[in-house]
Amino acid sequence: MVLLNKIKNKLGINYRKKRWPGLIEAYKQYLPVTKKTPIISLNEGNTPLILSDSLSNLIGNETKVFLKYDGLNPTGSFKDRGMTMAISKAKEEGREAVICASTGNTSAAAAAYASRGGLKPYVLIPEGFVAQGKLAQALMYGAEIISINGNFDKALEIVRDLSSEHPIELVNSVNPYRIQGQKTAAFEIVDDLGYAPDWLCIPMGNAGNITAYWLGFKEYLKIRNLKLPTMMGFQSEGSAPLVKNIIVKDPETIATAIRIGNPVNREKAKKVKKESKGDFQSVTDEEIIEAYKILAKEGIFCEPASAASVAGLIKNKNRIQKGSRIVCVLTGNGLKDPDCAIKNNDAIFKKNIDPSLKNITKILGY
Ligand code: AN7
Repeated sequence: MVLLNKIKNKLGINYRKKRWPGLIEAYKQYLPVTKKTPIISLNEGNTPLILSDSLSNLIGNETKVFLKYDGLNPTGSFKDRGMTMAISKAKEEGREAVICASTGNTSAAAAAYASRGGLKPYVLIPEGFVAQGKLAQALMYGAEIISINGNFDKALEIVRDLSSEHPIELVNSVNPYRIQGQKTAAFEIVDDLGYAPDWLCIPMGNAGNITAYWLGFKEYLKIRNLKLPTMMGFQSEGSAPLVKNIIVKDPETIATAIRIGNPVNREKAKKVKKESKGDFQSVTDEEIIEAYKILAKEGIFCEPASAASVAGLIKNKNRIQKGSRIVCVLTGNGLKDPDCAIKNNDAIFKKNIDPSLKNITKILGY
């Protein structure tokens, strides 16, 4: 047996035991599905938990910082976790159409999963404030897109009214199945580490994800008798309704994914903060970009909203206890927002160069 395992290790078989079936199949005993639920999946979930040497060193004091890289989901964001559940249940309930308001990622995920399940996706987005990659996805995945002269909060107000009056399923995070699917990210972290981190740092927009993680940790840790994490939620300074406990009428931030002034999960988020003895703080756009660059220089490209979790961690450097284990959630892939990367980098990028070996050798300094 030992010998067989050694051979299997050599062949890499033990590291890739089984094809990952998607998160509903993997965690179905924790999810509201039955044998009758038609599972609409793109094999989402099972994203890597990456140890960051640069952040661990930056924080110091024997801290280990891990990144839950959920930008590696099939449509490039954590929204896939919630959407596989929401669309599967909408299909089970006989719905033919779904709708959402979105700063971009929800629309991409809704479009992909709805189309895959044979449902019609409608999406409302704020004109001019959806990153290019996300828009390209919604266009390609087959959504009918309505771009409004208004922000996300206005779009959400409209889709909530629409879905209450017509047979269209709402797939924003007010849909409880979204939260159910998203809680599996917490399960994966505990499966990977064998415990929960001391802190979970996470960006907040509508605060669906922080609600989902907390639910996931509570459910998974209770049965294992393990300690719960402290939940640290971060928003952009120009878009910080949960930090300031107000409605922000005209939210502004470079992190368009979290450009949200009136989060629907406000009360749930407050409860998470209280129960976990956590904190909500804001970070500036400059701090977000700084964190975005630090991550990329370690090979991890996330979108600006995701970097808010790391910016927040860095801000709290002096509060972190010795030997802490911290997880920062990277909610979306950097490729979602190429314009932001092209405008905010420290690269050496020389253009219009004469293509001669001599010239290029000289440029490189050899
Ligand atoms: C990359 O796509 O609200 O606190 O419409 O895309 O659960 O809202 C996106 C939110 C964090 C915030 N990171 O999550 C949408 C949308 C990224 C995001 C958030 C979003 P919530």
